Order: sequence, then structure tokens, then C-alpha cells
Amino acid sequence: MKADFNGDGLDDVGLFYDYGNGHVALFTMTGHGCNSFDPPVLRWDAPHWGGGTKFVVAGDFSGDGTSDIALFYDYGNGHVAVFTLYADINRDGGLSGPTLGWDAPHWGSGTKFVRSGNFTGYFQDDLALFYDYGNGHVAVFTLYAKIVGGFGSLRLWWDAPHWGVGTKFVDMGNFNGVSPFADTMAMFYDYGNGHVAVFTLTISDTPSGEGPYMRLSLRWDAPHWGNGTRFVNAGDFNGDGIADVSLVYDYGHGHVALFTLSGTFNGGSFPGAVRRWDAPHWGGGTKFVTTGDYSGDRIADFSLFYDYGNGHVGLLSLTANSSRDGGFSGPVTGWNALHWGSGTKVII
Ligand SMILES: [Ca+2]
Ligand SMILES: [Ca+2]
Ligand SMILES: [Ca+2]
Ligand SMILES: [Ca+2]
Repeated sequence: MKADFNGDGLDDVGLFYDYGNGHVALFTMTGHGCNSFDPPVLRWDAPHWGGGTKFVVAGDFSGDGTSDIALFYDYGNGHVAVFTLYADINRDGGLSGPTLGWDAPHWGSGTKFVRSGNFTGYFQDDLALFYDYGNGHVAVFTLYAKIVGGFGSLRLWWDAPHWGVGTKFVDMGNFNGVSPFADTMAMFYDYGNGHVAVFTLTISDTPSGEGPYMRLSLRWDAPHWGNGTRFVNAGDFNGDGIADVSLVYDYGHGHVALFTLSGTFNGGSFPGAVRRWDAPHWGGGTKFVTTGDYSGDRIADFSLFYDYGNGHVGLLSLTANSSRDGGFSGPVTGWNALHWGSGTKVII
């Protein structure tokens, strides 16, 4: 599960809200299946937290079957830290206050993406940090969750001195379909002029048996895709046990569409982008897209956070077909709030 804060097997939705002046809060919406959600419940309110929260991710960092929340905080001058809010072990949906899980006074300011996943096969989720050194040099680090809480054992997963500056999105998933606990990274790369591509890093053993290394694979190359890709997510949208990649494309004038690239077992090329949803008059208000199983069939669905303006927001779901044909139904509105405000910064 990606964001199951009460451990009932259905994904929930978390919202990180910034009131300004350092006042932030976390809300969760408990999912009940069939795309029905409770209204947001305030789980953490921090009037003096500060403005440095750069990334908010969900994952089961404690390994107890409930999703927790990690906040990546940037103090400036290269000092960063990760705080964890653990889900209550009694599964009431609540969260602990933040505890400092990793403190790196000299990390640097180049962290471009932080995602969670299970990289070890152990029960706990870990963090992946995509770092941009500038001049096209990038690297991915993993930060492993510790059994006693917090994070430790930082490792360099992949170092690419000449990668380039075009990485626009990354997400984690099980892209080789071999081990259920081998989450790795997909990277969406924009070469400019409408040419895009998706790469994955997967764990492979060297032929000489020197142990695992990260293999880079080009999975999809689209020289004439266009410049409209707004959201890229990973999830198993057709229920075959292998992570797929979704692309939400904005054609302009309110016309959006959802495409999926279905993962393949052997690490080979994705068969190609299939248009799964086309909405010519959707509008331009989609602010966030997240995935999870909101229907209870173990197949990943979508939640779209829509901002209608003037503080009016809504959450809409696209539900993967239980027949596992890769298609979707919806969207269906799961939450509509006329006076929510405009401070939502992340949904998970
Ligand atoms: Ca749940
Ligand atoms: Ca947990
Ligand atoms: Ca799949
Ligand atoms: Ca589902």
C-alpha cells in the first residue's frame, strides 16, 4: 500500500497544507473503498514549523503495516533533514509528532526528488534521493529505514556524471517484476522539442557475481511526444504485478488525457503509450495526481486534486478496471470542498 495510514488495506489520501509564515499541517482522508473518502481530518498542526519542507512522501518506514509520512526539510546552506510522522500502532489513523530521522548538515542543496520504496526486501520502506550536482551530473542515493526508527546507512545507488539536465519526474515501482520487494526508479527525461523518454534503474547481478548493481534501461523513447506532460506516476494499473508508468498530458485549453505505459517482465521496452482517458473539457485546475488502491481490488487507481479557484478544491478518482485490462472508469468526485483554501502543497 502506498498511503494506508490506518492499515486496513485500502489506500487513504494525505494532504500537506501550508498556511504561510511557517505554519503547516497534515490532513488525511480515510478511504473506504469504492472511491469513497472521509473528509480531511487534521492529524498534525505545526504553527511554527518553518518554510523548509521540500518533499513529503508516504511509506511504511516502521514496518508495522501502516503508512507513515516522511518530511524532507531544507534549512538552507546545504543542511537538510528527514522527519518522520509514524502512524499510530493502534491503527486509528492518527500520526505521531515528527521525529528527526536523519540529519545531514553538509548534504548540499541539489536534492531534486525524494521518493519512497522498499529496496531491501525487509518490511520497511526506505527513501531514494535524486541529486543534481549541476552540469548534467546526477546521482541517486538510498537512505535505509532503521529497525529502531529513523534512517541511516546512506548509499550511492547510481552515479551519472554526464546524464544531462532533462529529468523532469521520477517515481518508484517494481519495474522488473521479479521480487515483490525490489522497488526501483523510473525517470522521465525531456530532451526538448517534444522528445521524451522513460528510463528505469533496476537491480541486476553482475555476470562475474560481484553482487548487485543498478542497471539503466531505456524503456520508452518518444521523439515526437510533445511538451505537455504534467504528471508522471508509477503504479500497477493492470494488476499483473509489474509497475507501469502513467503520464497525464495537458494539450492546453483544458484538454487533458491519461496515458499508461505497461511494464514488462523482462525489463524490455514498454509496449507504447496507450490513451486510457481523454477529457477535452477538463480544465486547467489539476494540481496533483497520486496513485493508490482506492477501490480495494489491489490494482492501482488515480486521485486527482483539482483546484477550481477561490479556495474551492476537489478530489476525483479514476478507478482501474477490476478486469485487469488496463482501462479506467470515472472520474468520480470523492470530495468537494468549497472553502478549503489554496494552501495545499502536496497530496500523497
Ligand atoms: Ca486505509
Ligand atoms: Ca508504519
Ligand atoms: Ca502492471
Ligand atoms: Ca483499485
